[in-house]
Amino acid sequence: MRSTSRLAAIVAIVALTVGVLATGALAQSDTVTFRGQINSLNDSAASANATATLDESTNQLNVRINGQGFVAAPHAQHIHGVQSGQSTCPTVGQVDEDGDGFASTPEGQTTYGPIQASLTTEGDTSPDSALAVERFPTYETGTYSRTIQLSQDVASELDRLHIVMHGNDVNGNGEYDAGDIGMSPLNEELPFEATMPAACGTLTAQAAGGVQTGAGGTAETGAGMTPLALLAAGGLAVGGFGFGLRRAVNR
Ligand SMILES: [Cu+2]
Repeated sequence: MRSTSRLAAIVAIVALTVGVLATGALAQSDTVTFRGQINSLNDSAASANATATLDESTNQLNVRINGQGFVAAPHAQHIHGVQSGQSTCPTVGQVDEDGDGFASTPEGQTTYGPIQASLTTEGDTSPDSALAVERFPTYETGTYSRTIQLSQDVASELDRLHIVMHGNDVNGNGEYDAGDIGMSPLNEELPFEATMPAACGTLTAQAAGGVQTGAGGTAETGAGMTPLALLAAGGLAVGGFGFGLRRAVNR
């Protein structure tokens, strides 16, 4: 009798130990790494490469973007894509419906789809922050890194989605202004340059055992990232951008 209960106890302990070890092993292999080459769009000088590591048990995504060739003003950046559908990065010729020579944001969305997450530097990362200009990076060349929380729907479709980065200094004067191309089709108070897609790239899942980028809870600013305070020095055009975007967000 007594030896039977002792045996049962030993079996229970062994089962528990195996269970704990198995859980530990699962936790270690529970990440998927995605990479994306984010290529210039609309003849911008901007490009970037992205690494995104998804923790599949929590749907937390560590996103790291090394960008270059941007104007020193806020560049909105998002994960775009069509849920349960096909989406691609466009060429201008493919989507330029109004024939102005550019893929605007509404035109681009016909192939790269709606916003699924906003890659802000702090706070909300949902599509609601699409135009929260005061919370987007402002570097010309630099690194964005942040761990964000995804919904299950977005997490499960990451390798069908894209990173799109906005803001294209078409006339090359170092700021967003109306120039010859006027105001944004999204908001008549914003220069078209400020919202124009400047770079787009597809996220592709890497084979298991890919590079771990580590996970942190906060955004980090890399070399060359300009303090948001410089927004105020960006001139009337950028000020208007901020105003319009905040209004859009608060809609
Ligand atoms: Cu976007």
